[in-house]
Amino acid sequence: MKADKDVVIVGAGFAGLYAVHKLRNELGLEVQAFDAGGGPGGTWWWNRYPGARCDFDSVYYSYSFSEEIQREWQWTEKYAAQPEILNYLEWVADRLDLKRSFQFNTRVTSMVWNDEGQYWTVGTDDGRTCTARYVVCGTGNVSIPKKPEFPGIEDFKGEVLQTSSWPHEPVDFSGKRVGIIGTGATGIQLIPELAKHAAHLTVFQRTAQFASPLGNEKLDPEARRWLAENHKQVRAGARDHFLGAPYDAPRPSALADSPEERKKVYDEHYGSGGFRMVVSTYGDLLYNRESNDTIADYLRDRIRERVTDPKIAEMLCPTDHPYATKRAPFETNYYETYNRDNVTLVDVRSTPIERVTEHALKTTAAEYEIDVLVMATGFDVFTRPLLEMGIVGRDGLTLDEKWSGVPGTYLGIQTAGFPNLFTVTGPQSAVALYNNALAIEDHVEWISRAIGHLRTTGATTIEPTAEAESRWGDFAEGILNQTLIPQSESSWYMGANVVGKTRGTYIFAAGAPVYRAICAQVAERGYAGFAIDGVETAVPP
Ligand code: NA7
Repeated sequence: MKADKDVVIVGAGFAGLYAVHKLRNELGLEVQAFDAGGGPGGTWWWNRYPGARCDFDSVYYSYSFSEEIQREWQWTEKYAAQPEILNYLEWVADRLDLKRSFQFNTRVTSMVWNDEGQYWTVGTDDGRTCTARYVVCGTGNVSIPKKPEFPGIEDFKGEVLQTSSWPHEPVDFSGKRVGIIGTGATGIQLIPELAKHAAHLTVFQRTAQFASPLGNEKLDPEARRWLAENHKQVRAGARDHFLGAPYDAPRPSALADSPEERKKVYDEHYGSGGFRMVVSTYGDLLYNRESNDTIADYLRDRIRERVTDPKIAEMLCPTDHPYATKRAPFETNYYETYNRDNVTLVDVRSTPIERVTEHALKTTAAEYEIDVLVMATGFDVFTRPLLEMGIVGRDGLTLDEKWSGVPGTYLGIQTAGFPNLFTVTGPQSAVALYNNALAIEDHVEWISRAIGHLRTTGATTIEPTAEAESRWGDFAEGILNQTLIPQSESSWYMGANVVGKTRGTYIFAAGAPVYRAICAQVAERGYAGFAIDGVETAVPP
């Protein structure tokens, strides 16, 4: 039987859009794409909360594959806000005529491999199915919110808002008592905005975070034009940088400098913009606890300077994890927000949330009356977006069964037992510590090349060998253990933010340039570590 389509693509974010372009416009495949949202945008379609913006410079967090797209699009801010990124993705989708391949407002609910026919049957929530030889999942890593963990939430008579499915119409907070749970990257963007409009804002904080200034600025027309016209020069080196932006190289070790020199380095980078604080200061911050302590002390001092009430300042000073082992957030007026009369900070680590009642949130110490409860409690990252789709591979093996512990993947792109199923920026790929826009391009290009290889050689299936997968997992774990990241109790980098989820290696922490070189080598060696039509190519020693 001939499948309905050559390929099903899931997702209309950066990944899905580029996959449609690559596979349909360039490889000439018949494509059917789906997205649960009402249009292109992926994460930027859903996360519409006030203050939502990318904390990675927009000139780097955007597609690099097309000269024309880079020349024609001009960003109005250094770090674009959600509406502008959404407009950009809409514009790209129109420019490349991608929308006609998508069925929007449609969630994929099942995906079953037919081994005899060697195709996938993809079921959607409109009750229909589509068969395809290949499936490409552009479902993102930070796209499925954690389930609420608060008893009684269904009894709450006020409004509950989830940051990752924020209403499309503006929400009026005036005169309202608002409570927010969560002080990660999302909460830290949203809290200053809520405080401006709510009658009173109560922030329920479990873990204080090391936030540093985003350093956003408007780009004037001359700067915008210059950046677009000189995009090649602007982007030079971005791809080969550990983080995917041509930020300055760090000094080698925080311990090699005197305290005065260190302070100078940190002062220069505090406020210089986003991740520069992490990657352009000292090269050993993520590897050496003593070095890390120097930046942690520096950031705690800045918090104490910016927050007037010393007791509140201490509550906002992180003490339980090394800097950047939980994803570093970036802020604009976050700490000053706690100097406002209409903001209360509640520590729900020492006095945990007990339950939600009809009109309040109750901790073990007190009850806080609220009209609106905002959930900024994070995501079930890396695996959940894939697990949600009910994927069943060869011999009836479900992805749920296979990934009941830490996920096994090869290069984060495929998993054994699930032929022709490709994951863009999947678990154990180099994405969490890298510019996602570029990581996505790398993956889509690799996948497109692999599918092209199958078609030109007349082959039908590709999947990793169990041995290659196991070696990749060990390799990724060994690298992660060289860093301080495992020292964080609750980092989503470790899958440790979700109750019941197995802690482990969900990321490849050696950086994208190393990762990209490995992926290229694998392809050049005839897809080493993969079986093509059941024939294995050995992994090089
Ligand atoms: P994060 O970074 O996972 O933050 C979630 C926040 O919610 C964090 O402060 C959590 O505290 C808090 N949280 C989660 N569950 C609870 C419970 N049960 N009680 C109290 N507090 C809780 O998610 P974000 O959306 O901010 O950021 C995700 C990524 O999106 C971001 O890094 C960017 O890449 C884009 P905890 O730290 O677990 O104690």
